[in-house]
Amino acid sequence: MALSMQPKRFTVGDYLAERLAQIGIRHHFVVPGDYNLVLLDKLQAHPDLTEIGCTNELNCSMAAEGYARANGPSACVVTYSVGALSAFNGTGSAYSENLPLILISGSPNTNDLSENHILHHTLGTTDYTYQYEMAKKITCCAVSIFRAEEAPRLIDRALRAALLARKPAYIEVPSNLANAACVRPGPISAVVDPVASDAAALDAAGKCAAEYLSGKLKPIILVGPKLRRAGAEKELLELAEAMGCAVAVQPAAKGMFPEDHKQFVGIFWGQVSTCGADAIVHWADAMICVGTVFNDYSTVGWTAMPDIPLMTAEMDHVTFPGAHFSRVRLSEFLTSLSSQVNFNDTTLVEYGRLRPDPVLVHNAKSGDALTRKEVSRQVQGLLNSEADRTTLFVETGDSWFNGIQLQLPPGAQFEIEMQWGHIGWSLPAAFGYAIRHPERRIIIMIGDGSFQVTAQEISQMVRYKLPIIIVLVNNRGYTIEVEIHDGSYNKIKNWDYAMLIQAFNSTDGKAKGLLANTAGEFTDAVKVATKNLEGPTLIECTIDQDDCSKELITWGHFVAAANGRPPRGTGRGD
Ligand code: DPX
Ligand code: MG
Repeated sequence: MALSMQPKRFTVGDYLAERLAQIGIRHHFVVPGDYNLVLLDKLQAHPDLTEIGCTNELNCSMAAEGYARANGPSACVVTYSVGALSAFNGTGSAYSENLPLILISGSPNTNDLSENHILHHTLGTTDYTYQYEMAKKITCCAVSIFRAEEAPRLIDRALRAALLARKPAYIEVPSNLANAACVRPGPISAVVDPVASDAAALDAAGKCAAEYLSGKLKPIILVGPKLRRAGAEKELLELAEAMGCAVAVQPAAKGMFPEDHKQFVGIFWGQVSTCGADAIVHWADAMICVGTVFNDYSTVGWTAMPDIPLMTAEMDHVTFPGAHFSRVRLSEFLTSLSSQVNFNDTTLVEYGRLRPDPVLVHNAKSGDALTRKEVSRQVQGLLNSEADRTTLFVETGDSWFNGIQLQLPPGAQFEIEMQWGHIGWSLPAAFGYAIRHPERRIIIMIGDGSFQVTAQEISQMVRYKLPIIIVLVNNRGYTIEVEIHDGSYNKIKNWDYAMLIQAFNSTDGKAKGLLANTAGEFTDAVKVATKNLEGPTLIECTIDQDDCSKELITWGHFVAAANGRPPRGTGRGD
């Protein structure tokens, strides 16, 4: 646009709005408050941004976290302290799950600082730096704008850091600066263009990989959750096919390598692996780990940490036993490796011998009391029916184990929040994801305890007419905790979950709430859910409190043992 044609006044709020739109954000998630109202007006005025209101800031941050899974960058806009401190939780999730969520908070008027005023929504002291200081710990870049002139530089810095690191960033905008005059943004390439690999490091890492693999007879690939965040799924597939070896996947990376691919050998997490993946992982003598996360959960309380020397390719570096290469982009490294590796399908051939036979699935009779296995069997049918447009969200609890056991048909997507593990994440996260992908059929598997944490966000699914199917497994409490370490604290107040949906509908909603006590009732409810396209459908599935997966019990046993390790000496002689 010629300078003369541009509207006269451009503000800090406009600058931020323009940059958010330029990095690919189409929807921003908000809860209003008097510190951010002018800023919200500015964001609202941008033609490429649509405001999505949320019921509270925890849910708002989790909705933005889910939107980031679907879109890449996302934005959560909240008010000072009372809002932002709740939104820190979803921001922590985005940090641990490697998602570039931009947390934007309104803040006190810049004049109040020098005037030593005590302000509402704050700690009641005159220190107004605490929120920014806290945000620094849970983001890759936190900026607090104190002068309008600084806004372009600070906003660009925060956005670029988030996009490069795939981590959240924090931008604090004082209430009197959103409308302050500001220059217009320069080319967006300065913010979004990636840093290319260092040519020498890339070359050296490739040579080191050849050395690592030489003399190894049984290589295997292990895929981890950072693969998708690095945007390198296609390159990994090419490498796998060039090698022809077995490919195992970590639980948090389910779906990042196609499960119908002949080289897929299951989900590896020690004794609770699917399809016998643990046997072939332990048989291998070389392991290419791509975007992996070895934590106490994925290693089943440290019982399943691979014990051979590993080659580890991360988002921006590669590590070998005895060597490290920085500034090597994952996609570029995988592509260079594909052109060098030898075909060696030893692990895949052996897996053919080790592979467990398919389990005979028992169909319950229509009048049989509903069980966990029957819920899973029918959810598998639902997944298969329109796989290429289905995304399955699985919540912390036994839903993790049940979801991970399901077979992902071609095109089906899978979302899990295994590093942060916040119960209740799946409702707002699926809402955020659905805002970006309304064309997909979204299924949530969630337990009753998790549901009670964030249930309000269902009213947003009603408001935006999103046909999300919520399979709520009511086992009357925190069963995962019951099996790990029981106590009265694992009991919760039962709700009439199906009835709750009517309250969210009020007079205008089209959501449906259904109760399934038997296999046949669940079948009927699933049919209703697939036909209800004007809002969410919640199916409450009643099962026995101890009806849980054997994987949960085994995993819970070892994780509890790891949690309960006695303290080691402090090194001070005591
Ligand atoms: C807790 C967990 O009902 O699932 O299948 O019955 O276990 P299951 P529910 O949703 O219960 C979940 C419950 C209390 N974890 O068993 S996994 C601790 C926890 C957490 N996140 C937050 N608070 C506590 N993971 C926010
Ligand atoms: Mg439960």
